[in-house]
Amino acid sequence: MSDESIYERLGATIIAGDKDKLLQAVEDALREGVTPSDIIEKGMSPGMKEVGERFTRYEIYLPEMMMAAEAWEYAMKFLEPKLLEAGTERKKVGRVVLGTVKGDVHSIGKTIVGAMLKMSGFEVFDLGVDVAASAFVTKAEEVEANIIAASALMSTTIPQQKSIIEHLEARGVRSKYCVLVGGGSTNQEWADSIGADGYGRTAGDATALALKAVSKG
Ligand code: B12
Repeated sequence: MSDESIYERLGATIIAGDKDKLLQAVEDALREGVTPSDIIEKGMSPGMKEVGERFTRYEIYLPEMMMAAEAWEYAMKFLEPKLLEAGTERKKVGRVVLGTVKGDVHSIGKTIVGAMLKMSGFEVFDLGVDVAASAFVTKAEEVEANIIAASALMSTTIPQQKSIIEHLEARGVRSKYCVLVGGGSTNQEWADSIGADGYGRTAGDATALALKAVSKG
């Protein structure tokens, strides 16, 4: 099977929200030698993007979007340990406090970012979803993190990323942290406008930015 058809099959099973077929496609892809991160970034993510676009065009509704998300989470339970295998042996390179901002329950992208960061040797404190701006800062101070990574997928929730920076400034600790932002509704322009240290379009970008931040010291 060509790589293109492997990725197409992964995307199609996400769109169909069929968890058993997705898991089968994942297992087959691994057997063909595709890496877990390529399965996620090149197969499953484009499928999920298409789900969002169909939702916007009213071609599907919330139940279908939820089925796609459930299929994703089902497959990730199987894929995540494989993704992490590469990172467990490494010396820890830094600490990241990660979460999806307040008012936002989208967890999929955030969880991938966390898995990829762990794979690259970071210790990740994942606060989950619907996380208050102050909670990011409190946790970062508690664990002496290097990086705060905030995910936001909705235009109504991205202001919370700005709020994290405001909380850091109010506590006089802004310069201690590299603040990374990402998620569907964000972009470089937004990151620049709120004074974030970096924007990542993908989990791969998040990892590259995080590695760059800790290498600067
Ligand atoms: C799945 C999904 C859901 C699932 C979420 C399940 C879950 N456990 O996460 C469910 C069904 C629950 C859901 C609910 C809702 N959703 Co929704 N959802 C989606 C959908 C289809 C996919 C999101 C996703 O997982 N993408 C796949 C991942 C891999 O991509 P990603 O999150 O962008 O993450 C990648 C990058 O962005 C980056 N990244 C992510 N985070 C970070 C962080 C950092 C620091 C960095 C550097 C990088 C980074 O790396 C990731 C991997 O490469 C999107 C459509 C879309 N195109 O995004 C809509 C979408 C985000 N949802 C939307 C809406 C409106 C809703 C609801 C309000 C619907 C409703 N009427 O109830 C609710 C909101 C509930 C809430 N309060 O949060 C809208 C938001 C519109 C907007 N722009 O404001 C979207 C865009 C759909 C649409 N086109 O209208 N949703």
